[in-house]
Amino acid sequence: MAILRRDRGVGDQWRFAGLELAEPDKASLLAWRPGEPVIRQARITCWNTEDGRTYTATVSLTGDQVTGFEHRPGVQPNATVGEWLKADAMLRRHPQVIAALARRGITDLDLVLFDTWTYGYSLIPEQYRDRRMSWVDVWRRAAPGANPYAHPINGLHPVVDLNRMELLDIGDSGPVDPPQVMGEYVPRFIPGYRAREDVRPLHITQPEGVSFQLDGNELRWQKWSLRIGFNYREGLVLHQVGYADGGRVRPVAHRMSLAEMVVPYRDTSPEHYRRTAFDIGEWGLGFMTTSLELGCDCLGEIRYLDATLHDIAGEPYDIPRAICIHEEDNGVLWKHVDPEAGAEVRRMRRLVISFSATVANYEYLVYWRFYTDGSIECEVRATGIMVVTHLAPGETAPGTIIDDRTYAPFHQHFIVARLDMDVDGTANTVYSCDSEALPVGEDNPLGLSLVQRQVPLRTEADGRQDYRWDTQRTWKVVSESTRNRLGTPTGYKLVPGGSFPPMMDPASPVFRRAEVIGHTLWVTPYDPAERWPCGEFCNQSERDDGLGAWTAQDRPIEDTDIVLWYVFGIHHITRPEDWPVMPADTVSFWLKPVGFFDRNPALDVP
Ligand SMILES: [Cu+2]
Repeated sequence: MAILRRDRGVGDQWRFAGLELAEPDKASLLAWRPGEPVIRQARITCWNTEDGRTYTATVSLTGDQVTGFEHRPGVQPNATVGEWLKADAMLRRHPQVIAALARRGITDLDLVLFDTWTYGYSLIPEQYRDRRMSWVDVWRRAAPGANPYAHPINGLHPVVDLNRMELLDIGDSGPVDPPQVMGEYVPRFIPGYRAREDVRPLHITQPEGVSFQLDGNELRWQKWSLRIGFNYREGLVLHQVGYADGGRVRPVAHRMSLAEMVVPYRDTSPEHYRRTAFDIGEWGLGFMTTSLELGCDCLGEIRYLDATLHDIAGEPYDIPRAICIHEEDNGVLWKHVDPEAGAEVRRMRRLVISFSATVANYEYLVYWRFYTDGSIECEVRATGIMVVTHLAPGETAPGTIIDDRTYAPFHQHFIVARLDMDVDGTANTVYSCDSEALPVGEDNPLGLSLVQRQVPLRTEADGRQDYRWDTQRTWKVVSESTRNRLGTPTGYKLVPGGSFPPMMDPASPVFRRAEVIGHTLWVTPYDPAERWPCGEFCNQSERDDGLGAWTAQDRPIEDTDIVLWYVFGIHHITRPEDWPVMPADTVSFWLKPVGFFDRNPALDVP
């Protein structure tokens, strides 16, 4: 930041939307050995609030110079917490806002929360489309510390120019008479609250300490090894995931992260038609990461890593305990009881690396789990508080009624995992694997025959894959050049979970901004520039230039360095039980070895 200020005249009217490590290219990273010098570069997204021009820059920290500085016309950088706070401060002092609230009988502004949202280009009023825009939800707490999301102030959605910090439109369509609701989850605000009394302590102890080693950001556990990274946009990133086998570390994945999350609210009412969040591309899971608490978020012997991020002025700050690392018991790993040998049982243990993001009303809890049988699981839990809206007396709800005259709109959380797989090296091929029942015939008189069809995905057009329940489709990533003892290529399979179709007309403006949701899996050849499935700049986008555009090139993806983009998440048909705070909704997918090992790799688990 200081280098940009010095060399490029980046002044006080500039804001920093993103600042991260510019990761070295894959070839030089794979060639690097501990102890060798490292060139440190930062990648920066910033903009000038005076002319609204966006720039991306690279700065060499070791070379003390700007190595790239590019104007990016027609795009808006991601939203920032700094602007969210400034918009809140501006609105709560604005006479028009104060008057609109007074008309609704609200005079204590300290109880009001202004929640700034971004939106898509085509939904922004035409005269404002070249500005940095936001629209705002207004909420009211019943008392200091009570849940603001319990009380929407419907019919009031100010529209704000974030560069000028100017109220453009009060967005007041008139009050909705508020119903009586019980939307509190903090015990002191719940009427007649009494905690359950039959819960005894449950302790998890590891008297001899943990079985993993953390050396800087390098983590080793049993036979697994990996490096842990973190940035403002993806949050947690796992690098160089490998498994020690036969005296060497066999690569499994080069880099894994969550690269996008698209949350369209499926509700065209005035309260919700603009409500599509890109929680990663617009807000940043890293920026939204919150500190974890021992005994609450994680039980047992925990190691935490802090994260360092930056504010809109480019100044660094820390998130203490941003990442949690610990081991968990997970029941039985394998078991057999033999009348002569007796019972042989092994416990399954997993190493969990997790972080937790709070995006305004919602939380996303992300768990990457490594197992003793070579499996990897990525689990996401969604919890927090649903957006709700009041209904006028007699009005019907386009979502689920969850309290008196209050409904929660249906919505979807599409999460895109970016999986840069390197199974036994960089040259990999993906196969779609479908089970097919053969018809009854001479060779199949009982109709029992089931075959597995494995089709190599040769180009990006093949790589656009959809989940198939009728064939129990999975995808196998194999190394064509490495064979196991049985003579078959070594591989890992992606076992889908939490996948669902977009159920959206491709003509929808939301779909045009997030073509990625149109398929369960996309496969692309590795290109370091291709990081963001809905494009680098989703904020105020009209059409994304991400996966849909890249894969239109139909590049070869066979026996080469490939990246998998897996789309999963939560199709959230809201429930009364999700109110006032949602029990975690849990989805996951797995990466499981398939012929990667010659047999069960966990025979040696003590
Ligand atoms: Cu939801």
